[in-house]
Amino acid sequence: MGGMKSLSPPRFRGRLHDPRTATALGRCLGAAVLTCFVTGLISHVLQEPPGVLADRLPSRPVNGYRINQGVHVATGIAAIPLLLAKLWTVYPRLFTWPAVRGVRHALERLSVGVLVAAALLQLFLGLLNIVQWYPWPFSFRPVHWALAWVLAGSLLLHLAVQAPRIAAHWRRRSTGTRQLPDEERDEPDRRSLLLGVGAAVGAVTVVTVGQTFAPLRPLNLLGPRHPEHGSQGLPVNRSAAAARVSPAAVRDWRLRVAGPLPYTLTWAELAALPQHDSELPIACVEGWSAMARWRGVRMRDLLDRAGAPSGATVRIVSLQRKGGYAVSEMGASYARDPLTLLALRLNGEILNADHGYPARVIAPNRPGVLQTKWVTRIEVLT
Ligand SMILES: Nc1nc2c(c(=O)[nH]1)N[C@H]1C(S)=C(S)[C@@H](COP(=O)(O)O)O[C@H]1N2
Ligand SMILES: [Mo]
Repeated sequence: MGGMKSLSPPRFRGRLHDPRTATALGRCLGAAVLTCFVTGLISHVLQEPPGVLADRLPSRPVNGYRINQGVHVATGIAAIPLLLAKLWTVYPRLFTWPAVRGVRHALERLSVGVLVAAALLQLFLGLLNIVQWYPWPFSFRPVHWALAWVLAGSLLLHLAVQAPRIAAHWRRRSTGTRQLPDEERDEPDRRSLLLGVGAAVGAVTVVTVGQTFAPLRPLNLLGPRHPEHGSQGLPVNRSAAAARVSPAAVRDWRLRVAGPLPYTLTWAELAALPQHDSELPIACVEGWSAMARWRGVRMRDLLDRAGAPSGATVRIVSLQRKGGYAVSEMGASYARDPLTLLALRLNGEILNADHGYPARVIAPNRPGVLQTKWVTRIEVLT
């Protein structure tokens, strides 16, 4: 590059910045992003079902949400090193000169800018959410949801614009491009880079996925939650104190069931009803999950006693006053499932305050955020 003016853009000739490397990384990144996107859609529907689906969501497999969310968080984490490597591979194109060659070129560059910004922001927000750190003034889910669509749209556009290149470099032997004489010799560079990125992906996965995947639990070094740490063998996402559930409110507690035949029960009366056991996971949106043994009264028994129609949706109200999870709704498919309980016991003990004493909801194939704790009222909606 001797003789060039100091201001001229840098030139990159290495094979690590060429289209074949970009395509190879893009394929892996694409697979991670697609998996993350699809599992994100499923997660969204399970947490906030659109009206027509509200009473029809499947309550099986019991671990469905757990696996889906585990994969969502794991692929999101894996996408971070892949995205950084991909950006590093293509960053020389930032210095394309002239910077803009016309309207079409300007739009192309703009769309890549949107894609990169959306991708970085999406993964960063997701990562902060996993560690339960919300330093921003907006609520996480609507923004994460909207960004997912911005990302999907700009990614499709990017793939369309780059389609000829991707096709040409899809396989190891690039076609239709000038073959540099030193191609063979440089090939190991690329292989080293891809191996290094692969190792990074493996490493971040292995040290985090143990928060939901039991066999890798001992290696869970960076996963924010350890599924066995917590009282009664289960992590606590929000304690009774944090939710401002006061001992006085618990002392005066009654379960009220509002329906065609409304009734009120004390804890002792509830405990005297037929009790059932369910082995079900708590699977948090943040990606940790743990199996537990629950014991309590079947939701459907409580609803039958209130004279609820079999297709009724129910609203579950907590002693907790404020916060997004103080109230939840449960569609008929969950409410009628024999495994769905108003649980009084966890792993053989009476629920402690932090796990939702006097009573909490536990249902199969549901996000943790809907497993409402400190339940004090069940309303039959028709
Ligand atoms: N009332 C109420 N219920 C709640 C919550 C809450 O904040 N308030 N947190 C939910 C979330 S996000 C999760 S993951 C589970 C965790 O249950 P655990 O603390 O018993 O493990 O409880 C759910 N139930
Ligand atoms: Mo959660």
